[in-house]
Amino acid sequence: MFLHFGINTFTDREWGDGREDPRLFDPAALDARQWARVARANGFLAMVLTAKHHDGFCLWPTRTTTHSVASSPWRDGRGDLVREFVDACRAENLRVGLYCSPWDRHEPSYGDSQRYNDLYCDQLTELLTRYGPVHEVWFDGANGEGPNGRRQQYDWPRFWSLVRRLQPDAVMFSDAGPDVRWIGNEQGVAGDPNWSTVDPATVPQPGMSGEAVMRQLQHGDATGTVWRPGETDVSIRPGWFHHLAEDGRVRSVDNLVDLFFTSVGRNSKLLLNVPPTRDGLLHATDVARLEGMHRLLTALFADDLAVGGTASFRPTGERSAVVEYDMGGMVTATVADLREDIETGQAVARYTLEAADGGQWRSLSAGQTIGYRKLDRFQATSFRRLRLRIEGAVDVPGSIRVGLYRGGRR
Ligand code: FUL
Repeated sequence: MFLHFGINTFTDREWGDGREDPRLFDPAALDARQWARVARANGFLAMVLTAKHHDGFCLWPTRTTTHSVASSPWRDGRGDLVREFVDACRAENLRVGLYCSPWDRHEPSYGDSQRYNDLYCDQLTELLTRYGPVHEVWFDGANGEGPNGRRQQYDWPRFWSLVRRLQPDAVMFSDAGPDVRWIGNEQGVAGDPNWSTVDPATVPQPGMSGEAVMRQLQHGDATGTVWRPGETDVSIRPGWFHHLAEDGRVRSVDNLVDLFFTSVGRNSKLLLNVPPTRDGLLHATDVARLEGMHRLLTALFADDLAVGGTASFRPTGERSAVVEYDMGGMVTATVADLREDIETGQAVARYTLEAADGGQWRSLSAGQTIGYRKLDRFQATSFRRLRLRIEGAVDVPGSIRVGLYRGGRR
């Protein structure tokens, strides 16, 4: 779960300009445990908080600037939201992620590249040394002008090696990874095909544009030399921050389930943004939609019809194979859940899934990549035998795990 929260929550904006009065920040009922409980109860595994957004307002009492919670009335200026967030994650057994925007529209040194890079590294150091283990560091690609109209040259290699040194187990997200890549849009739709491998030279740093860059982010690269799986970030509302005017425009349960299929179901991770309100709580409508999504997905994946079946794997060439499954009896399914064993890499480049009830083979679905997870939906079909024809691969294909589900709507 992604949480956009900060001074914008109080000014009703998406991008603050850095001139906001810190005294506006006063979430009266803030309870990070509520965020974490909702996340945990609805199947999320991690939370990522905007510790600093483009406006430069820091949610922790930093030594690098007074533009922070320390200058706000919240908790009498003695609060530390990053601390409360991390504690809440730990209490609910969620992984911790932090977003610290490189673009800073408040900081006067922004654009004085060496000085600002030093300050930004100091901010990262505070975030990565004060709060225990951090699992994901989220680098945003937006890079505009600072308060003096100047542009900044970021020292990405320095930022990345600092994170690696301070939190060796954390993954770093950005357009250019180095560990996890942006999927190339904010609509919740990963590319199809979607390779977890990339050609690192195509997107060497965050914030680049152009057709080749976007293609690489969306699809990865079948011949890529670096493993950099995609993460799909998308908001449950039109904006990233909470706006009262958007309370009636929260995504529906069906729409959220579709997002699951177009992200997780396409070999990507889903990072769903649920922005706390001015009170500092997740909104009741958003919570209800998350519960609906969770209920539907739990029901959908409750009963794997392929359990108990037997599989046989037969190579048909160097880069092709047929996997046949006998369900042991008739099953009726609408969803196939395909999984490659990615510990040995990602190989499948083209496949067809077919079913038979004794007679002719009929096609259920066809696709390109599988990766750690591929979800295919099809018309309700009854069959006893299933076969996956791997028609193309970039390496010798290994065995594929298949799950089958009946689905149906609520
Ligand atoms: C973008 C930012 O400009 C948005 O405000 C938001 O934080 C989104 C996740 O990333 O680049």
